[in-house]
Amino acid sequence: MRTREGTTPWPAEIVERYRTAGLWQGRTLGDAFAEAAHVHADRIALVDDAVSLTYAEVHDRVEACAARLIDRGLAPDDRVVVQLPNHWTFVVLTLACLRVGIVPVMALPAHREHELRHLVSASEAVALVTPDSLRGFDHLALARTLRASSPTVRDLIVLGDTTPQPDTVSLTALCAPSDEATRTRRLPTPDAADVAVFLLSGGTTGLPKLIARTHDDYLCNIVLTSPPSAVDRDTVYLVTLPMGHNFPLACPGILGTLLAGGTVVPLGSPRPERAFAAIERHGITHTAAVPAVVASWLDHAAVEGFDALRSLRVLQVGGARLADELAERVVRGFPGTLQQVFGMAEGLINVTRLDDPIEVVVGTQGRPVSSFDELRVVDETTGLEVAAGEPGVLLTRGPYTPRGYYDAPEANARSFTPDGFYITGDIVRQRPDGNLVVEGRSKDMINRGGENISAEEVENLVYGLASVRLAAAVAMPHGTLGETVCLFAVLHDGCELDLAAVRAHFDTSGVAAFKRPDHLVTVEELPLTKVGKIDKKALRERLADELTASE
Ligand code: J2J
Repeated sequence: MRTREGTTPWPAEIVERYRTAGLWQGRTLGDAFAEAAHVHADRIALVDDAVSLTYAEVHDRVEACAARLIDRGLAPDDRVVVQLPNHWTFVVLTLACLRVGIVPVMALPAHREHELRHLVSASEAVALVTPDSLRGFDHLALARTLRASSPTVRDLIVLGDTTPQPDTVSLTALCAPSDEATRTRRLPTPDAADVAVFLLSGGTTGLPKLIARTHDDYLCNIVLTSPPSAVDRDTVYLVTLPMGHNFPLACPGILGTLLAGGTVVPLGSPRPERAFAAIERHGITHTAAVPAVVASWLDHAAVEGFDALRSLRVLQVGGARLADELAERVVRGFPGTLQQVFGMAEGLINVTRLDDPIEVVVGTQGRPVSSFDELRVVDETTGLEVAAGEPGVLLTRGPYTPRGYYDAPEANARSFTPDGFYITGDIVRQRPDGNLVVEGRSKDMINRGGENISAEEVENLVYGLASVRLAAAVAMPHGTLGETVCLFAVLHDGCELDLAAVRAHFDTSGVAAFKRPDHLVTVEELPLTKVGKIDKKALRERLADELTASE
């Protein structure tokens, strides 16, 4: 299937409006990067411990990598599942794909067989890009297993120092400087309306859904998010969040920095010792973090001081609600300005502005980056708009918010209104000044330190345990992570179960480790709603009561 066929197009008259307004430029991300590379040729684009590459050098490697991919038989519109740690090759490979219209599917390093198998089949990927091993996990062995059982996967592209294998392609070799063969290769160019990249949804009902972002809409996303963060040619952007996530990738993140002429610094871990050292060493001006990471940086700074961070101008925080108290500590201690970011891979990005009053920066999650973003706050049950300032479910559509998930009619019927609004599932309140305050979620999700976990997916996995009769996963409040996964389980007569066994079962099921329950409560029965569904609200209240009682 042509990738575009699985997408829900914006209506023609709306496309016209976005084009006329200059929001959709009819330019590909590859062209936009080539232009930046031309303008900023001698400036440093990409630095880590191993490399320091100018724009001209990155551009050369991108063109060469694109040529090598085409030479290997990959074609425009082919999908490639990319699962890489934060490393310079991610940038070169991604730009090479964008250059020729090969579509990267942005998997996360934490994904395991369960998720990757789904991504490969949902995208009909022809190649997998993985490290050979990472943090003790043999990614290459898993990639081989996936290829053996997939009708579409041909190539395994591997990042690693081990000697080349006969059945794999070396990512570092693909990303090497140009040579005679690559320089003479003519490269195809995609259309700006084509799908540029697949992002992943947090997933409310089970596995992540694919979000097709076009060149037009993703460039619009980048162009709109860059000025509010003051990203320019002097920006030095540190990436500690997984590079394939929308936040560090394009809000404005890696791509925003590279279109502005700044420098991107990938780092493999957000641990405070490493992040602080990198910030000091590279003179980092911008970075993005989730609240749990910010909390660990604050704790570290309480001992070490904030001195190492003196180059920091903008600290973006998002992915989960930043508690007011943490926000205040950031504002008090961190050099530079805090920017709250309430965004989603599905599109809409809200940010506080750098010159907002402290009260807005600390107490809100910001406002949309475009006046073309349409927002509605509706009552959860009636679907009607609530009175101004009242909390309700946020619905949105706009120039960088696609009208549906990829090839997923059932999910689309649930998650989009007939007139094309994405139903975010976030409960928000919009203040008279336009800023949003995120108050909770109507979707059955657990946000564990910025990782969105579907309660239903956890429950389905738990049902794989023979001892479990009924299961319900709910969010349990947690000081630094915001929420953790609490599992309520009713067992079959005479059976026993402990948390270690549940977690071991998750490990052997091959799911990402962050989805493992943190707590297990075995109960005789679960409370039910009037229609006979498990009453999660009652379970959450019970957890809240127990937490209060234990304080
Ligand atoms: C509360 N909840 C938030 C916030 C996201 C920038 C920033 C984040 C993401 C992201 C992103 C929140 N306060 N500040 O893509 O470009 C929760 C909401 C939202 C969901 C989206 C970006 N910021 N959230 O987190 O697609 O529930 O994107 O709907 O991973 O995270 O998750 P995701």
